[in-house]
Amino acid sequence: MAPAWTALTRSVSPSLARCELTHIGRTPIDVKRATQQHEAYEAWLREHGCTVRRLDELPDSPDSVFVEDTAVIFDELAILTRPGACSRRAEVDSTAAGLQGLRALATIEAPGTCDGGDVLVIGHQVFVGLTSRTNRAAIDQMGELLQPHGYAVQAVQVTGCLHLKSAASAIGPETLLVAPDWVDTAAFKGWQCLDIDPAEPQSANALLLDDKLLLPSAFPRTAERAARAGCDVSVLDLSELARAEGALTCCSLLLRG
Ligand code: CIR
Repeated sequence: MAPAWTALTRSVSPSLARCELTHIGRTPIDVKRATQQHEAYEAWLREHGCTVRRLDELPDSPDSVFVEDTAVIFDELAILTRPGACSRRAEVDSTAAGLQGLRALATIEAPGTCDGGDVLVIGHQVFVGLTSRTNRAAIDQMGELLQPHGYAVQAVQVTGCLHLKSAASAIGPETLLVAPDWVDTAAFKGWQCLDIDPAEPQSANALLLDDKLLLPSAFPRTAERAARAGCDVSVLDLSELARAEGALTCCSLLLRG
């Protein structure tokens, strides 16, 4: 049977240590180890039904492994973003090239800025974080692009972390994993919310692939909560990418089909 998903990824840049950092301090990054951890992540995707396609390497773009921020994928189209950090704007063209033939492409235009890490899609509901990276102009553009396809776009204020998906991510068809200190869960009225373990504040970013859930091994308490809630959880060590303020969802763009 053909794999159900295509995952676009990009290798870890040798310049990763010069990454953008907003809410965490700079600590030394072992790029070799980051590369091994990223390869294990790609292997997990393959084991769970993805065809992994690597985008072109961008050695001079420190954050280019975090491909999620450069596009938002829907079944009907892909929206290329205009990343909030100027240092990351050059990444978008190569993502566009990788998406050719896979999706119709639309773009966020200036003055809009948006990182894909701020866009949480669950069914036909699209939550978009208002953050230092994503502004109202981009959210309005996204609403116009998506409304004809039946998606509802809702802005959500985020404080204290980089992206909306650092504060909330989907762990089931109707369930979100949330860090209530960083996002007001009233925004998710009508959805089930599972709080992270408060001892693991950075644990709200999980990767859901069909009914399989991936969490960083650094967060065993939240993983235990998710397992108790019925999720089929696996864990991976992504310590070096976390030092670059990266999480799990940010290392791939997932396309159904
Ligand atoms: C940045 O600040 O842009 C990168 N160092 C981390 C981006 C992580 N992206 C994500 O969680 N979607």
